[in-house]
Amino acid sequence: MAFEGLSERLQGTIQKIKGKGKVSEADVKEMMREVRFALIEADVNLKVMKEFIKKVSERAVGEDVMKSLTPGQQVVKIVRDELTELMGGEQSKVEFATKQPTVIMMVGLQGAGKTTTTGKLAHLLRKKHNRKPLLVAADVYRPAAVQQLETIGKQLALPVFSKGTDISPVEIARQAIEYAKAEHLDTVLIDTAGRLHIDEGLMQELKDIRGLKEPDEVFLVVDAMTGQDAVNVAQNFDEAVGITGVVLTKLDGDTRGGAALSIRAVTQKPIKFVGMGEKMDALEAFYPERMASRILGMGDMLSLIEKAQTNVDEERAKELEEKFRTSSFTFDDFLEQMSEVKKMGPLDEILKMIPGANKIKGLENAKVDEGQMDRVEAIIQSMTAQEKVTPDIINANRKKRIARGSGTSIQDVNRLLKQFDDMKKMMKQMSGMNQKGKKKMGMPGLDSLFK
Ligand SMILES: Nc1nc2c(ncn2[C@@H]2O[C@H](COP(=O)(O)OP(=O)(O)O)[C@@H](O)[C@H]2O)c(=O)[nH]1
Ligand SMILES: [Mg+2]
Repeated sequence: MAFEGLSERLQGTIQKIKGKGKVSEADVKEMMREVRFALIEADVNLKVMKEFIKKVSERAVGEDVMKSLTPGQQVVKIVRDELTELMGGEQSKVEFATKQPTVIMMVGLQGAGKTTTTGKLAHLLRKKHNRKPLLVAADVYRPAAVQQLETIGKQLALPVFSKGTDISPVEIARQAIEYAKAEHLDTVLIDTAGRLHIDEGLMQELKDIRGLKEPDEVFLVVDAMTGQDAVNVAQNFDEAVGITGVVLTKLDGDTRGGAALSIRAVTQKPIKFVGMGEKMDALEAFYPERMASRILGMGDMLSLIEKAQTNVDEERAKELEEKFRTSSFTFDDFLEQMSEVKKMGPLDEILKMIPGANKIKGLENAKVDEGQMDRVEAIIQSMTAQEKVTPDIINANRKKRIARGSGTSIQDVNRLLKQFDDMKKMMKQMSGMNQKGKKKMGMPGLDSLFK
């Protein structure tokens, strides 16, 4: 998993300072030394690293931090904020043209993942933005490349514009844009040729395609595993062709994370998407803040609740913890938790923020079915107050009534009851474990819930 090394190191470092009631300049210095090592090891660009350390240090020894009641936590927050800033601050969206079609060019070196990402992106834009994409095979140097895109198109049931390999990429792109207009396809994704290295001829070709109709986006696809090389490639492409954003691929692999942390700072171009696997749905929008939190392991259950209710109700959080422990957790609590979690965004994103969740067997590539969540909600809402507190009384007749009331089936009701029961058992076990000082895990029972 990407960032693992960096994540572990940084978490170790912040753990030390987090609980401190007093933070001295020496503490900050010591911490920064460790952060520096962590960043170097993650292959972060040297200049970027220095700049980052400087910013964090300056803010961390500031008066308001030192004087605050929780200086340790303040410092950790500064690290997270600066990490977020480093990766671009706000999430950056795809620019769609006001005049159809939107043209998106995919550029990059050979093997970076352009063709695959072209398909993934089209799939995502159709699903999340209701776009009607056209895939364009403009890599004419390898017949296999055209075929590869055609296969992807077939797999996704998306139209592919290809003209073989005998005409120029510029001409293909020109015809494709005309075709899209005629067919009312609103998003043209052009898969271009890569080379092993940056070369003049290729850059000229890309510039020519660019010249046809100013593309709304030129996405550079880079392999995150290449680390600092990715940063160089990005700089070169930006100078030669001009890029509007970056897609970092293979972040699911064993990358150290340096590229993700440096590319924005060096090129000033935002990371827009990240590739998390070979499958067509393995492309995600890039959220700097979520990534920073994930790297710092700030995703435990309580901080998730915190995030949902900006004014943390500590009493309530404690109460819930107590309920976990004594197994007096009811369906009402369950519903409350679920709606808190739902407020925070797409569930599969959240799931990934929970440390340990990716280590639970079967959850590595978990996809959360939001429809399933709605069904669960409906079922609970169809229970009586008594049933929510003591689900044991739910007999066959009651199940029938609940299923009818929630528009689900008796099997659905049974499944939820069983999951709830399993979850309670697991919570009890785990709170026992935590008390004995064993390794802390993610949110209990998640795996059974979301499957
Ligand atoms: N694990 C992983 N593999 C990827 C990802 N993106 C692309 N690949 C793989 O990288 C290889 C090269 O991809 P391709 O799209 O053909 O690269 P292109 O030469 O730039 O068009 C293929 O085997 C892809 O399946 C990713 O996000 N994760
Ligand atoms: Mg290709």
